[in-house]
Amino acid sequence: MTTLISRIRITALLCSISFSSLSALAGETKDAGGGGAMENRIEIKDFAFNPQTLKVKSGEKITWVNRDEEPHTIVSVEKQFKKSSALDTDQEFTITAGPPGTYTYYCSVHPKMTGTIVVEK
Ligand SMILES: [Cu+2]
Repeated sequence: MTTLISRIRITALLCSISFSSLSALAGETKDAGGGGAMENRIEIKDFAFNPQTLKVKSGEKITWVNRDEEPHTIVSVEKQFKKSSALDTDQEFTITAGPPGTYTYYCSVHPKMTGTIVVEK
């Protein structure tokens, strides 16, 4: 009986530990989003833009970061923003979202890589 009770106690203790570390993580995420200008990040990995479609508000910044070993570029199909140079591994490219609309873009090195930004008011 004592072993059962101590087991329950240990389980409860473990639960409270993992719960508090979870809420600590949630707190961090909240802090990162709440401070100053919103940052919208798109990761380039395994020849894909992630997220594939990103919703932002006009005037917000969008940053791409290349996590591949291959160089990639970001080129607006309708020239809605300046095109990037070829990004090396871990290199970033930032634009500021212009007027509302749908911005499609691709990688000029690998034209099958495409992504979309939906800019809202
Ligand atoms: Cu590419």
